[in-house]
Amino acid sequence: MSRLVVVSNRVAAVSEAGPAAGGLAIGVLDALKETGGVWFGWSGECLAEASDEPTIETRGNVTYATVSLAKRDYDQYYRGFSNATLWPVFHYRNDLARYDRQEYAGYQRVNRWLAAQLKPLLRPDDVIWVHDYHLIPFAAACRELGIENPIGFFLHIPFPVPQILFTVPPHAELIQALMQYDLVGFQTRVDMQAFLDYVVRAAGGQSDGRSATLDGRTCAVGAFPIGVYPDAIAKAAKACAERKVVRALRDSLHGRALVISVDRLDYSKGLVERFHAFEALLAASPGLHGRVSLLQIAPPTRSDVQSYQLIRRTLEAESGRINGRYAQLDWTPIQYLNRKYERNLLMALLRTARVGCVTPLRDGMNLVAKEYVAAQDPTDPGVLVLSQFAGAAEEMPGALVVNPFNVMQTAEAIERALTMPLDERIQRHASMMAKLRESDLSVWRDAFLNALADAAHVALPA
Ligand code: GDG
Repeated sequence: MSRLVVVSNRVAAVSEAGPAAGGLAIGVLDALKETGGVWFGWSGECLAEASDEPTIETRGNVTYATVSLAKRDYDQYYRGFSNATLWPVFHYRNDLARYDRQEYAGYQRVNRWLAAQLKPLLRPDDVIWVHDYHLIPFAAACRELGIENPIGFFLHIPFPVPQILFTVPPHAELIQALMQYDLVGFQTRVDMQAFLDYVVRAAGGQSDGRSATLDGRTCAVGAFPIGVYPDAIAKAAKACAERKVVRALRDSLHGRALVISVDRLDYSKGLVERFHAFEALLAASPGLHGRVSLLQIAPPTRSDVQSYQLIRRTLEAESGRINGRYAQLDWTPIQYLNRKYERNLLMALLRTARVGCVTPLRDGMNLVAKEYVAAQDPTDPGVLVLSQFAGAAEEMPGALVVNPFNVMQTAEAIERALTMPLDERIQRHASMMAKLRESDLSVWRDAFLNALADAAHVALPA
């Protein structure tokens, strides 16, 4: 029987209460706990010199193998090419992207180094599952080292259409690198199609819709929308709803409706446009003054990347300006919190809000949209306002879907959500819960690993 080896940029620090946050961490850990295996990646530590060999720690049936990065590697591979080139371009923000040859060289060098660090840990029957844009060249680096194991890749973020990808100078090399995987998985069919469009139209390859062939090499492709465990979220949200802080929040509302948004502080998440939509709502509906608040939770990330410092300053200024314009002695329209909350508490906060406003400008999936729905009280559920540019929009039939660039439309959707009758809310919520259960996190994991086993003609990790 084969063993599962997961490779991701970060290996999440796992406490007794589970991984710190995020779908990747929860999904990966869940996959590993079921089958046992290895999780390999960066520890999050940055030192003067990179580590000589991985630090190994085994808990239960999972072995964590982590490496530390040298400062220069961190700057070039992580802060540079991954987060200042690939992340903005893949989110259609080439205006925010920069390209630096040295950083790209560092990105490739670190991928090769990571593959060499992993090699001694591998067994011949291991199945390797690589995650996300930091590691596009990882399979090619493995092949150069003579590693012949099946290797699959899952992209958590959107894949851009060719005209956008062309703006990254080494775009052709990135595609060639992806072709070295046995399976390349995307969040949605739209992302998968963008990849195939590049292979077929821009690079002269072929595709039958399930695989891509380029320069004599074929890889399988597929769409595997990541899910959540809706019933576990519902349970946690309900259990935490009576905690002191959650009650304090409810009491502070004095019957006011709450609109909630939770995002990493990132320019792809549409926070500025959302603040403007909320402002437009207040401008258009004076009757709502004092009767509705927006709670924006936005823990800072990547704060050493310049564009993240800029968006943070913009949001501070905009929330201050809007509050200055509309606040009353006993009412602050926007509560803007740059802080991270414990996961179960967060789920209870989502349950408290009448409206979940999830309006990214571009997002691979967006798990908060799914978590918001799962956290609701099914007898009195809130309404999800969701961007058409989140991967989740393909799967959330009961959401009010908006174009986040259309500020007035978003404002109107929030108003409609605030006034939606109970029976319509129940019906929309039920349809989304059914969908969430049908395609939960284990469905994502199994579908990907089955497709990888098929593509590489091996037995599944078990
Ligand atoms: C990438 C893709 C794709 C947020 N604030 C706190 C907190 N969170 C949790 C949320 C959610 C996760 O972090 C964020 O996941 P998202 O999917 O919303 O977004 P990204 O971080 O950009 O994730 C995305 C995802 O990968 C998975 O494939 O859906 O499109 O961009 O789970 O709840 N968790 C805690 N405290 C916080 O303050 N504990």
